[in-house]
Formats: sequence, C-alpha cells, structure tokens
Amino acid sequence: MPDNVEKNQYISCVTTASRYAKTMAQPNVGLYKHLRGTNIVHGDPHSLSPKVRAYVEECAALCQPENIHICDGSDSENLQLLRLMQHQGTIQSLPKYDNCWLARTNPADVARVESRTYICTRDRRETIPNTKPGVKGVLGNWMSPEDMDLAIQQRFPGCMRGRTMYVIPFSMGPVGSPLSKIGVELTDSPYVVSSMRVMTRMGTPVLNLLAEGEDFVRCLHSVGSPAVPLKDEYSGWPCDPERTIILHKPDTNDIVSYGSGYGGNSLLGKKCFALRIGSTIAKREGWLAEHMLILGITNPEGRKRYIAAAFPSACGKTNLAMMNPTLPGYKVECVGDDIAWMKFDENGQLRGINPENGFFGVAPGTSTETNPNAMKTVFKNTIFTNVAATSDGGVYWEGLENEVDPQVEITDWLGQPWNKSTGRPAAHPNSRFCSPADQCPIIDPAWEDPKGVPIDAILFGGRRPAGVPLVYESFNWQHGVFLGAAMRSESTAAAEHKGKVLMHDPFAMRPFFGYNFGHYLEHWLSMQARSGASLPKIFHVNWFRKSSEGKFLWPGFGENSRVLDWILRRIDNENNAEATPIGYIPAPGALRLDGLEGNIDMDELFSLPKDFWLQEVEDIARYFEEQLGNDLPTPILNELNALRERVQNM
Ligand code: GTP
Ligand code: SPV
Ligand code: MN
Repeated sequence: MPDNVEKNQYISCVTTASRYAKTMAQPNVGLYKHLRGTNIVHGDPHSLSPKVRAYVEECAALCQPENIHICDGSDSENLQLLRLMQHQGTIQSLPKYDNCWLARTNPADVARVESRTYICTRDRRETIPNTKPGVKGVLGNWMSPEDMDLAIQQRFPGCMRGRTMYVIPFSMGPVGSPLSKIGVELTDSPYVVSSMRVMTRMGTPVLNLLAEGEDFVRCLHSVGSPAVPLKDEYSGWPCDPERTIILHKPDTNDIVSYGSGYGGNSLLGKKCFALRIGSTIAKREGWLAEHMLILGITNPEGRKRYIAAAFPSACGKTNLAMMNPTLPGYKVECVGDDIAWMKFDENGQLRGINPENGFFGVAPGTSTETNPNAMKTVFKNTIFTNVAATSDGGVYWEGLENEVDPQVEITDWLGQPWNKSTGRPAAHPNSRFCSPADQCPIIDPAWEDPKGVPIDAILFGGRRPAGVPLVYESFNWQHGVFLGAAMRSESTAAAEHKGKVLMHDPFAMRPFFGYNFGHYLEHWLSMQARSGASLPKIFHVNWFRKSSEGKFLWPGFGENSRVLDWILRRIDNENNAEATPIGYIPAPGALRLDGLEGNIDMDELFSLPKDFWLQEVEDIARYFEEQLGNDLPTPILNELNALRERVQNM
C-alpha cells in the first residue's frame, strides 16, 4: 500500500468506522475472542465447523482484516451494519418509507463486468467451446488454475487491512430443502452483508447446518484496495474498478471476486453461485440451473400451472413474474424473478425452486401502471442502489413521472440536482431495488415448497425490435432447445456493453454459463430422456417488436396475460395454432384480444418477413460455426438446417 496522504485519510476513516463497529458489537462479544490472532468482534468462533474455520483462517491470513464478524442474520446485527454504513457514507436513509436505504455507488462500479469474469479449469475446452481460428470467443472467459492463483496473489494480500471481514453463512433455497445448496461468503463489505440477508437465507440456521458437516461453496469477496486511491467523494463506496476480477473454479466450488461492490459482482450467491457454479453442479447431478423466473398462473376455471421463462438481463423477467393479468379471471403468483433450479422428479415431472430469498430488480420502468406488485413490495426493508432521491425522503426513477409530487426536488444517482431539462437520466438505467421476496403481495403459497413446483412450460424471449413474432411454439423438445440456443436480444445496461446492439444470448445464459455451451446443449437435449409423459412445452415470446415508427407494437406488461392464456390452452392441447416455418403461432382469432384498448396491428406483430428470416438463419449459422465449431451438437445443427429449408420454401 503506498504511503500517501489521501490513502491514509481513507484508512483512518475506515478504522474509525471499524472501531465504531466494535463499540456497537460489544454487548454480545468479548474482544478476547480471536482466530489465529484476528479479533472476532461478533459471533463465536467455536460455532464454526472445522471446514468453515479453516476457510476463514486461510482467507484472513491472505486478506489480513482487522476484525472478523460471524453473521447471525439477526435484526439487531442488520441494524448495526446499516448504522455503520450510514456513518461511512455508503447509504442514506429514506425517511419517507419504512426501513429503506439508498446506496450510491462509485460511478465506475454500476453493473456486471462480463469481460472480467472467468471460469478456471485445467482444460480450456471444459469451459469454452472451440471457436473458429482467428475468431474471438464470446461464450465466456477461461483462465488456467495457475493464472487464477496469480490473479489472486496480485490483488488479495492485505486487501482487507483496517476493515472487518464478515463471514456470511447462506443457503440458496429454503434451509434444509433437498434442492438447496449452502455457501459461505467472506466479504469486507457491509453492503454485501445486508443485501445477502435479503437475497438469501442467511445466518444462524445455516451455521447450524454447516456445523453438522454440510459442504459449502466457498465465496471470497473484497471491494478491493486500489494502488492509487480513489477520490475522496467516493470513499463511501470503496472499489477497485481497474483491477476488478470475478473468478470461478468449479472443480473446488470456489468463487473469488475482487474490486466491485455491485450486485452481480459481489452478492456471490446470485450469478456466481446459483448460475455459474450452479450450472456445473447441475450438469454433474443431472438437473438445470437457469436464468429464469417462475410464475404460477390460475385460469378462470381454477386450474393452476407453473411456467418458467428465460429472458436476458433487464428484458422483463421481474415484470412477467409479478404481472397483474388484464384478462379477467386469471391470477398470477410469483415464485421467483431471476433464477430457477429445476430437476425432473421420480415421476418424470420437471420441478423448480427459486433459490433466492429476495428480488434484486431493475428500478427504471417500474411503476403502478407497469408493475403494481413490485410497487407494493419495494417500499419497506429495501436497499435501493443508484436511483435518484427526492427532497421528501423518497426515491425517483424514470417511469415514476406521474407518481412523484411535482413540488419535490430531485437529486440524481450521482448526487447532483436534477430536473427534466438536465437531459440525463435521474436514475442509473441499471439502478435496482433489493427487497425481501415475502413482501410481494402475490408471492406464491408454494414458493418455499422444498419439493419445488411443477413446471409445464418454458418460455424463451428477448428484445427483438424486428422480425420476431409476439409468440411461437416449438415443434418439440429438440426444436425448443434450438430456440434457446438461437436466442438474441438487444443489449441492456445490466452489463458493460454500450448501446443497443443485437447480441446472441443463448438461454439468457451467455454471461452465466459455468461450462462449455456445447456441453450445456447436450445436457438440455438429454433431459428428454429423464422426463415422463409430461415434458414441458417450449415457447418463444417477444414483447419488444417495433413498428416502422419505432413504437412498441404490443402493450406488454399485464397484457402479456393474453399470450399466457394461449400458451396454457396449448398445454391443454387445444387446437388453436397454425404451423409456420419457425413454429406454431396462434391461429387467426385464437389470441384473445377482447377488452384490449387501442389498435394493435396483429398482422405486423405476427408477420414473418422472408428476407429477415433468411438473414436470421445465416446469422445463427455463422454464430454456431464460429463460436461452437465441433462442440455444436448434431441435433441442433439438424434443427438449423431444417429451419433454413423451411424458410427458403416460405
Ligand atoms: P434482470 O434482473 O436484469 O435479470 O432483468 P429482468 O429480466 O427481471 O428485467 P425486468 O423485468 O426488470 O425488466 C427490465 C425493463 O424492461 C424494465 O424497464 C421494464 O419496465 C421493461 N419491461 C418489462 N416487461 C415489459 C413489457 O412487457 N413491455 C415493455 N415494453 N417493456 C417491458
Ligand atoms: C442481471 O444482470 O441479470 C441481474 C442483476 O439479475 S445482477 O445480479 O447484478 O447480475
Ligand atoms: Mn438476472
């Protein structure tokens, strides 16, 4: 660490804060407790299983924190941390609501960093497919175990000096469910602790499971300690954007994340564990870990079914999972909005759980009109990140124009005064709310069922401004797997990509594959053999098709219930579809439009321009050839060729 004034000021601020943490923690601890010389300021080191203890000792020796805090997940602990963060300038309170907080990040740390995310295996091919010579692979980044060790040694030694290392025992999935998995995250960020408390089941019950010898995924996280200190104004959000790196080692179930405090980079239970490491475990154990929402839907006759849907980041999962159907007699309930772990049970029925305990949802666009259930969820016990603040102690983002008192003054996500004439968004486009799932007024009664819920349909979708109809159904499972493989979507602010470019995002998993996408496709194809009579039907949806004037052709949100209605009737084998070269679409009149306001150009919404589809087939063909080479399973290549032939004969 360089001996420089600003840095020292920074350290002294952190140390004062950690002294403050000690004082706060004193009622339940004795400072005599320690682990190999590091003070334990909260929790009992004897409560750690030998394996957890060894992991904590190993990481403490590397990161050299001043203190160790073993999290119990209690309200009082959380309150302590919130006060500490307030004191450090990480969060401010939002007195308009009940126990809500606003964090403003360093503007260089606002989204996932896919280019700095690696999977580490001995054999490169395990992680990424064989790309065509001279072509840059875009299906994940590989690193050797030696380079991973080096990357750690270049960043972690002493990175927690002057800070507290928190030990977070957590469960992905209900504690004790046969489908759940345990992790231990070590972090120097109280923001991560408070957020993990919302997003996972965290604390003493998990510590007790671990004490029984239960295995766990090892998750090490540090916000980092930059060689050149950051500007003082960002001292409330320490990070090291220059050297940020996120590493996964599936062989040992290790996750190591350095330099970023932002959601997907730091809440390691979420994308790193539940998707990347999760997908490698799922492959080994014969199940699926997917970037999917799960919703329950009851039709007017009272028949309830569950649907899972994979849309890329910021493409509508939270909104669909919580929708208020406009079609009378329908009820939607939410099991999860981002991740599904699914497994065929002994009867061959696919069942899914939401491994998460909260929603880390996109704020902009959320309003009483678009997502009333999210609006009823997020105004208590919530940590907002990078939204704008109002002078009456509330929050603001794009989409709330009609729901904010015109008199209030608005401070944007950067802390600057804001009004419409400023010409910049008030909230960062990837600003988020972090709220407990059980606060959702339509949370499904079975959302914590340890057996999971039966899944009868799988939806794929993305932002497709042209050519792709509102909904179509695959001809069969294999064709459905091809639809997932061929998914494309406009990029969003959820990752570092600039502008709205159309990107391939197979299964909405491109940033989240834990292993070779070709092997992932084989795994999906193999699922057919595990299923019983009731293999889920697979559909593709697109809420984002635009007119020649650039307006959305479909109203979306609650009106998407009309599409779900058609899908449910397809599951019931109703004869309401017609075959096209790309799949089944609703037969004329089969999509219910009764009560829909305004003119919807259904012809345009379902048109299949031959030129477009010829081009689409060739784009997919090039992508497969360049990115997958001989890792592309033959059945998927056959599906592509069959599609090409059908489109040519259109
Ligand atoms: P991640 O949390 O990043 O994985 O995203 P998500 O898939 O859950 O996305 P979310 O539901 O939060 O939607 C992101 C944006 O898409 C929001 O601004 C929504 O308002 C917008 N959106 C969602 N559904 C629709 C829809 O049916 N039509 C239109 N036009 N926009 C939608
Ligand atoms: C996504 O980007 O798909 C998210 C948000 O769900 S994050 O957890 O930050 O990755
Ligand atoms: Mn997501």
